Amino acid sequence: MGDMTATSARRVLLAAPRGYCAGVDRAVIAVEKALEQYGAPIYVRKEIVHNKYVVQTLEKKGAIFVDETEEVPEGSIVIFSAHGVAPVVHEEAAARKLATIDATCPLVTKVHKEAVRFAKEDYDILLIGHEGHEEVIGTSGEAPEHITLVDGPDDVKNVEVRDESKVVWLSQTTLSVDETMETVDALKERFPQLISPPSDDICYATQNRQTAIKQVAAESDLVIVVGSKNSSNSVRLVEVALGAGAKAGHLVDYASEIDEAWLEGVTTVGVTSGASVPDVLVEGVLEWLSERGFGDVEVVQPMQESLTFSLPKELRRDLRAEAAAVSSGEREAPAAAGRTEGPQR
Ligand code: 2E7
Ligand code: F3S
Repeated sequence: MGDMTATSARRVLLAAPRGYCAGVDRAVIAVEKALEQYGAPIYVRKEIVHNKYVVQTLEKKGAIFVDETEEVPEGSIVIFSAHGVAPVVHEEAAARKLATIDATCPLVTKVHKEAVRFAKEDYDILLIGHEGHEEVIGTSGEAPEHITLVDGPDDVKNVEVRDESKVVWLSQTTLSVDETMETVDALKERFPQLISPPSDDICYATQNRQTAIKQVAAESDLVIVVGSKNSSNSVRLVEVALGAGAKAGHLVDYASEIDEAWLEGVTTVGVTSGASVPDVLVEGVLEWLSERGFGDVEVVQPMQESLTFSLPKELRRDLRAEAAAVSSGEREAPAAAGRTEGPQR
């Protein structure tokens, strides 16, 4: 009888929005379309997005991931990842006569532009972000002499500026909203004249996924976040879940990484996924849970998302030319490849 009650009380709270954001969708489609349009191999500098499954799937389709442009054969096509690149990377690619497709998320480009503008006005820019992350390296590269990295509230004491009356903060797009506010408060204590970015640098997708998982976590014994270990926004979702009351939280790439022991004494499991995670991986986790008595799934969705971005302009130009050639009968249509994304509930 006790067992029956426990079984019927078992449930999954599925956070929404979760998974692919507009910038990831655009970047992944850009690689797929480039493969269709130009044929393999297509080189991609760094992981197009920080997800193992996405990278492996694109590799199977003919994408070659490299760390630096110097690894790309002269004259080839290279795609820059969604996290953005420093201007010097564009210069290196031009020097090697590479054809480039820039899949930098437009919301990262916005932060790059803010950095350039404040540097021109001779501000000291305090960039809140995680040291070594590709996005931070790219943004810092826009104005290296003006930008100082601030890696969380504990790093504030180390910051030095030239002129306390001319300081602005900017941030990485995928940070914890709450921790960033702590860092900003600490910075304002030290530099009362600090000014804020003209609009949010932490992007809508990061904010929405954190808001949704907070709601879920408050009622969950265990939260499972689907995402790769190097995915900043996915790692933040585990931290946010624990901060919001989840008794335990884990990050997994695949359902096979879930440990049965995590379910001991658990009745409510919260599930979400990072912005670089295709929903097919979440479906795998839900199936795994269902096989263990957690088949009752309730979606918790505090807000809707509808933003989409058009493909990188270099690709759009060539796709338009191709479509015109096909419709005039000059060329046959290229074969379409399958999508690296599953349906979302
Ligand atoms: C680009 C940017 O690829 P991700 O896991 O990246 P993070 O930055 O979270 O490690 O997620 C999508 C994404 C997020 N931000 C892509 Cl700038
Ligand atoms: Fe862009 Fe935010 Fe996604 S910066 S790539 S929309 S997580």
